[in-house]
Amino acid sequence: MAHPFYLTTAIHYPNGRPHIGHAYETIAADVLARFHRQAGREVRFQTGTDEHGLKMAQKARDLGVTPRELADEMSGHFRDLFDVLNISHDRFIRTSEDAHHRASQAIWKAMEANGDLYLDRYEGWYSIRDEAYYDESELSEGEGGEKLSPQGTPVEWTVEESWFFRLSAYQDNLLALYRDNPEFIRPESRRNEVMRFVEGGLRDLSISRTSFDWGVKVPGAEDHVMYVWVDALTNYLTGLGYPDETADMTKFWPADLHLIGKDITRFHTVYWPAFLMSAGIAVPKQVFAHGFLLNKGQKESKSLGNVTDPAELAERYGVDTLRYFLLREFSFGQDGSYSHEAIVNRANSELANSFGNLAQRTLSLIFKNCEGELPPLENLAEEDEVLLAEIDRAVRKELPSAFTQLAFAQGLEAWMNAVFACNAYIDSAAPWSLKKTDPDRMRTVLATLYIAIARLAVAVLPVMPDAMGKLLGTMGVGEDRQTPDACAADWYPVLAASDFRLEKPHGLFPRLELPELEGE
Ligand code: ME8
Repeated sequence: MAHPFYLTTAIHYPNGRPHIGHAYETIAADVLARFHRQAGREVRFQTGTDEHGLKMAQKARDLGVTPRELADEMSGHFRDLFDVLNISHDRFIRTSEDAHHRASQAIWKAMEANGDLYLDRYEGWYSIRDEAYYDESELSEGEGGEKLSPQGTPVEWTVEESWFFRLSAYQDNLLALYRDNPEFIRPESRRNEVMRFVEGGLRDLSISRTSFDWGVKVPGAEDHVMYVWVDALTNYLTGLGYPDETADMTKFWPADLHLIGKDITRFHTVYWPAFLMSAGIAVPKQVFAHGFLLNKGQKESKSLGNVTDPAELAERYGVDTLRYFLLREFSFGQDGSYSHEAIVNRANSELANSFGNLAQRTLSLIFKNCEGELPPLENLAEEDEVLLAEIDRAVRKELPSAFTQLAFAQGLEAWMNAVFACNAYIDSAAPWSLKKTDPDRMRTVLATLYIAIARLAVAVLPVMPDAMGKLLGTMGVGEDRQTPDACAADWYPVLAASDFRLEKPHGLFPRLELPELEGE
């Protein structure tokens, strides 16, 4: 039995509605979860909302509601979006849950018992938007002379009594972790960045606040709430039942993969493993930081107000098309810029004109010229064997090895090349002209294509679960056959010999038009 796989996204700040970055990260995680499930692994996939902290408290005050009311409403929007996007998470966690408070207090006590926490006074530059303190040396100056964090957000000089975590004591252990586990931080560029940062020396971390009370109370010091990142990171344990020694903890911890955006790499690769080492808990196996999605070259963020509603994009273009686009268009790990033109072009050229058209032409010919009866796979010519070998390579080697490495665009490129090969094959074999001249050859060509299409559909089922699920249903490929191995050639003769009959096929991907956008 393949070993279990525990995968998490970052938990999202519900201080506003979800934006395209949230959709991007969660879709990528979902594709990976479905991909590993398809490969027979027992997957636990967790996402959720990060509800504490000053940013939430301030936003609620601005709106005249309580932080909990704000969190309840906005968290609901994230859940709704994930339903729309067909996200198959096993657990949606909210950090305001009692179970999460309990887990956060437990890890706190474990760090305290290890002698790593102490009370002191904190003075420093704090960014509310980032929920982080910065060193003077990390700051830059804005246009009006104001000080800005490395993320370009405003910082304020803040003084408070605070609990500290002895992060400085973990420098050597962290460097050893990175050295001994080169896959712990990916991609490589982020690993180098983090290593340089830690080599530069670590300062102890302020991990409690007294200026507001929307958070997890510090055990034994109830006028303090935990720094939001201490509780936020702990969500990955809460979901498995920590601090109880549950079967889920045994099975799924340490996590196989924390999938996050590049702006929160330091929290996940420096603070989080240090907290875990201090608490005597194993560290996750990998943190992968993806790039940022830009709207025509500009960062989308709630604070900047240039936010596209991902649910609207999904409704306009189709959920599967959006999922495909996001993974196909950008190199995962690097930033990417998207536009309506890019979505429409990609969808039309690859999904409608290439794969959709291939499936429609083949299935229509079988429906019309063979009365829906699947033709036997016999008398294969060399070009048939060559095509089937190319499909086999794409769906059993190239795509899976790329997806295992989170190189989604590369995997989908291999898939698209196999689709192009089918289109070149159908154009050259021209089965539509063989009905009268060589019906046996027509049947062999259609059988070859039927197998190729089914196997191509199975390969991208994790990316486009709805469209490919429907296509495979139409084609009589049952769920037990919907894995790259189970859908290798031997299923076809069985299906062709059964009383299965193909119904009239319907187009998979309509051709998209560019919308007329206001203000353009
Ligand atoms: O950072 N493109 O929450 P968040 C791609 N609560 N990804 C983006 C993005 C963009 N334009 N904007 C944001 C938080 N993201 C914390 C996480 S985890 C214990 C706590 C990514 O709502 C971002 O990098 O600001 C992060 O991984 C996720 O979306 C949630 O961002």
